Amino acid sequence: MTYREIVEREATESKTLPVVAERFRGISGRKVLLFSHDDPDGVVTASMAARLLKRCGAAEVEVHLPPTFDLEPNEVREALSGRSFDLLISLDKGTSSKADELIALVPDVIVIDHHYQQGEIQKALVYNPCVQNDRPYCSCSYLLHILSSLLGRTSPADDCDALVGLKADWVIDPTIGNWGAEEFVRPFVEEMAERYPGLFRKTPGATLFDVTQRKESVVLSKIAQAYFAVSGGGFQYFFPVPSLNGGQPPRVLLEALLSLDKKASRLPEVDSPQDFFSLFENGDIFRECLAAFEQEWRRVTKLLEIATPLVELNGSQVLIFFSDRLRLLPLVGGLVLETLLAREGKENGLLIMINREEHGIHFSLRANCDRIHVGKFCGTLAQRLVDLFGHPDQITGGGHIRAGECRTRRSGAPYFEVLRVFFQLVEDLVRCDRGEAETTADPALIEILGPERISPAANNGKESRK
Ligand SMILES: [Mn+2]
Repeated sequence: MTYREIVEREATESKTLPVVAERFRGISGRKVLLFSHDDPDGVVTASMAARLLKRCGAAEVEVHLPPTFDLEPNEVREALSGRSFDLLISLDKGTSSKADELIALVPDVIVIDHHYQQGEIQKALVYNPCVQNDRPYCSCSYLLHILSSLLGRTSPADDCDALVGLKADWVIDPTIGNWGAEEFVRPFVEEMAERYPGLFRKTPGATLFDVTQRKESVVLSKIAQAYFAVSGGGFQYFFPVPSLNGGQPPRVLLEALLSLDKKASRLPEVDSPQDFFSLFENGDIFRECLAAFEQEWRRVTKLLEIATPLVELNGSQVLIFFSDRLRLLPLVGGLVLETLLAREGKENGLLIMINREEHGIHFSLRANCDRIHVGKFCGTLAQRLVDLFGHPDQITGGGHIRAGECRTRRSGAPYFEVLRVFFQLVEDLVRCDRGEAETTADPALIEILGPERISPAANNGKESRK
């Protein structure tokens, strides 16, 4: 399939994309309030949407990039501050039934997103082919590119934004030849590689995206890493560099991207990250943030050397690390885990990073095997904390089998009490692993101990567990 064919297939098979396109065609003279995720994919998508709306004749496009993921009616009310808008667009911020509540505030609501769906959406117009048409994983930037292609209004800046979003959301990894799913993303990436060969050029030195090897990268990954460094990556990891000039970092990136449109015709000649940054009026932002990012990366790598063996669970070595307001922690932690385990002479394990934040405590877990489901660990920890302290809106936890997060945010839960709950959970797991009666009756604990059971409790127990 060609990219053009994929765009046409979306227009035919999606029930909502043609309606979204119709709304954009009729946007002339209208006022649009736009909310997007503050991570690199969210910011590039916001830049693409703002450009597209302007080209379609929108009278006003006001962009908001708040630090929280879910779009709450309160945030919209605050942004409106008594003014009226014709259309609200939510980008890369989840596909949630909350979107229906927003219609009371702005008459027309469009959600464009690639995350999984939470609840039923009745009134808001949603384009999320990953949910609605079961398409493979992609980025929100890619969906915006499909929309602007359908409208016949793409520019080189859109091509570049779409590629960076795909890279930053881990959809593609050109360094190792991963160009995305055959029948959805790949034809687009192939077309782009022909048009902008310099973006796919190999360059020495790894980025945060190069997790399977640390020798080299491609220009596109270096650009995505720079966007991460400027925007804070959706984690609000902001660096105090002079060129940010006290501005809100995701917004500083957005404004830089919008200014790129003027010089984007030079994109096909770009051959190196330096070349690329020189296209911006203020390329120093990227150079300074990237330097601060790389320095912090080295510092965090060094600090993680003190991670300490805590206990062995289901044949998996648990390491623990405490820190205070450290940036980049889970990203670096995931990368150094193997080295830390090798030092302990262990093959399988997980790293628990406990970081005090500006507000609350952040638990990040990274594993290199499937023996402890760390996402479920974080989910159970959050549940126990909510049972004790309330604030289910602030205390959240979850993730995948090898990567999980739990944050207490502004719940006000005291550090000592949170740690007590955490260590109680670890103790319960140790006892469950040994097969002690009361604990093995708790399905949450059994689920955390994972599908790959090797402990005596699983092998010699009277009843076998699935
Ligand atoms: Mn995204």
